[in-house]
Amino acid sequence: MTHCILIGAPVDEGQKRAGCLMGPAAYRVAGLARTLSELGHTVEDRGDVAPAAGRGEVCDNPAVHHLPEMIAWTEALGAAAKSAMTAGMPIFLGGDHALSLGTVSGVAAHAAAAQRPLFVLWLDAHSDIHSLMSTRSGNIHGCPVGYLSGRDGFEPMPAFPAPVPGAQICMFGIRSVDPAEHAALSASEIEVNDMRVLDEHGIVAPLRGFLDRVRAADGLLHVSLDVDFLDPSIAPAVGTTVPGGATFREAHLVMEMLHESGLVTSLDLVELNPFLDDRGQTARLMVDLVGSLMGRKVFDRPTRAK
Ligand code: HAR
Ligand code: MN
Ligand code: MN
Ligand code: MN
Repeated sequence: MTHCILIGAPVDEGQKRAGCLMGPAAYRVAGLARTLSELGHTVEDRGDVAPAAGRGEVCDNPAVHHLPEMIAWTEALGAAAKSAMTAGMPIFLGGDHALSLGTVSGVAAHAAAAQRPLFVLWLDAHSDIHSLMSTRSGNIHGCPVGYLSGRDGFEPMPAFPAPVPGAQICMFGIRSVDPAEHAALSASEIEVNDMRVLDEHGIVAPLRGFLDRVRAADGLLHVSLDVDFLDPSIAPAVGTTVPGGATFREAHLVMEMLHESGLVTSLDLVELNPFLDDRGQTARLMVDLVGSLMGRKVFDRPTRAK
């Protein structure tokens, strides 16, 4: 049994297509709390985080927008994440992916205090490893991994801390990488499992390899689940659909393996744009995936190999 702490993060400023701010409400409507309590967990909904007003920070890339707002979100979500980690397992209801700047740094602060390494599993079509200077869209949701991993060649941005070494980050589902991101990924120690890896090897062996590393290091594990990890045919409610994503069963299998590992200590649900959804199907799929992550099984065979 886990104490699940729901934290709404209605961040919409990391990209330009309005709607992600409705994500937390959509997860609540889709029955996230009920799903968790039916699995035997306790649930505490801390409501939505509200950031302070932005302070007018600027950067040299004129494309970048909403930087002061994202700095304020990072501070507020970092504090919420750190405090929730002492009480249970935070589940952050996004909000676009820029929110991970805050959630991961708060979780990392907790891990540092506990003297345990933090690992991050990034489930996404995109690598999100831009800097404020390399991004051409100016959308900060394309930058969180860049800052969290302390990518080289950045203007220092103390408001976006770099708490997770690249060697402790693993990506699955990748199929849209800009040239500047490609260079950054190549120079990093991040483990990149693009869709080609999943096509060739399936998801089980590479994921097991990563989970074994987390376990061997006695690490904490933060999972950041972007809706566009999933194929758009099953998850249309996202502003940046990319064909060729994870199937329904691949996604559930990832979640089932994560449950069996017992390693996951925090979770982001990001990029859901309910305005683009088809009768709630994407919100419901995301809730069902959380159900699998938290122990729902089709058939509970006690002897199934771990
Ligand atoms: N790489 C592109 C950019 O920087 C697209 C980023 C899209 N990111 C997300 N989150 N949707 O993964 O604009
Ligand atoms: Mn705006
Ligand atoms: Mn993303
Ligand atoms: Mn994405």
